[in-house]
Amino acid sequence: MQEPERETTQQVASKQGARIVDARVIVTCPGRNFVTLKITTSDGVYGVGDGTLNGRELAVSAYLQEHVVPCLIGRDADRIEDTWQYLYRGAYWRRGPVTMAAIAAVDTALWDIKAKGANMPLYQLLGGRGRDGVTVYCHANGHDLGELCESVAQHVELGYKAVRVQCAVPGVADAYGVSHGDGPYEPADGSVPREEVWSTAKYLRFAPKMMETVRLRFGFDLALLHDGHHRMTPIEAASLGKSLEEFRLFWLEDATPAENQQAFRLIRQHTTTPLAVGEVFNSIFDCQQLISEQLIDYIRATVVHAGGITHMRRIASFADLYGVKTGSHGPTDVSPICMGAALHFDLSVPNFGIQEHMPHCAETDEVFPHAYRFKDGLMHPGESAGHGVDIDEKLAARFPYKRMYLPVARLEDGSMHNW
Ligand code: EZ4
Ligand code: CO
Repeated sequence: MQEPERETTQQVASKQGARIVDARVIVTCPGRNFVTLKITTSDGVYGVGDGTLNGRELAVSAYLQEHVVPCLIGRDADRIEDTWQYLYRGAYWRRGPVTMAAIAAVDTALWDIKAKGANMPLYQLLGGRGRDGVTVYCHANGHDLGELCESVAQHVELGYKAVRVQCAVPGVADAYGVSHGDGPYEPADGSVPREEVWSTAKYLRFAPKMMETVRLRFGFDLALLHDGHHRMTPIEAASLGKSLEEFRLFWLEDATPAENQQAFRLIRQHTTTPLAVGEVFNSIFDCQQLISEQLIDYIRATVVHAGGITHMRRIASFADLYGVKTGSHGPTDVSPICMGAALHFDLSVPNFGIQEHMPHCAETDEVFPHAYRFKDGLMHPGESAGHGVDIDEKLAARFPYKRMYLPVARLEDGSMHNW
């Protein structure tokens, strides 16, 4: 039998795509800090990826600039999976938020380039539209229940079909998710970390009253979500889940920290309130047990923090085997680039659940011109080739980096707690 002929090096080379000729990190602060990677190919096509890690932005910027960019120059821009594996396996040091945000920035930029090369919106490359649009939830909050209900009403008026509700807790100095001044809520708000004081006991007494008030006013057709923001122990979370059951939440988010994935077994044994977790996850291994044991209902990993489109597809496919849906993180600290990429992912992935949407300020929207839009409770990534989000570099240069931190939380006796 004749051996199949091996291809010559020249034949393989002729199948190669355009080379990466330039990769640049852009840090800008149009209202808040963002890290962007811009990759340009020998064909003159460029793509952009988000690498923003709230409060730790320059760590990702340095990781990219010093350790990733030199390896990208000369690489075949078409080989997205190979580049992902090269940066993940090849670095020896795997996982972690800094590494995975850096990989995400490269991955997102390369998918942008590939989709532009194909002259298609990214969702077409990912298998095409799986739904008409992307259902998003917004944030309503208030310093008291009256203000909260007003905020919910305003968002319903805007067309949102799903609303996250957060409220100041009587007797607690600082609750998560409530704005400190008159402006919209922004998590990173201090040039040093602001210290908050927290009481879980007071919160647990108040939370059912909060949900009851909102249900009484808005009925049961509106999807309601709530974020516990890692403040409870597993048994406290179990008790909250039980006390909220009658209010039929869409989900209870981050009920307890999840480094120990088994912790969710205890919550699950006690309550049918749907559970969502994972906005701080950066790898499929962070949710392997949570998913395979069906301890959660929604996985909140997002493009920028979990290794880009490539790794998010892997997480979603794995979750689909166990009936777990996606529910990607989408606060202001993911840039419009991540938001755009996430919407293409959301539109195409079979087990999509919901997408968080926290609108960016006007300056951010100007620095990152984008094709996505919101209409009647749904978001649409738009039909531009690529992921549909760009960066105006000249404008970006007018907003230099400003050191900003998320707050930290202490219990009433001064103990450090989870923020
Ligand atoms: O606190 O993105 O669900 N959304 C959240 C966010 C996070 C910030 C942290 O960077 O919990 O507001
Ligand atoms: Co959250």
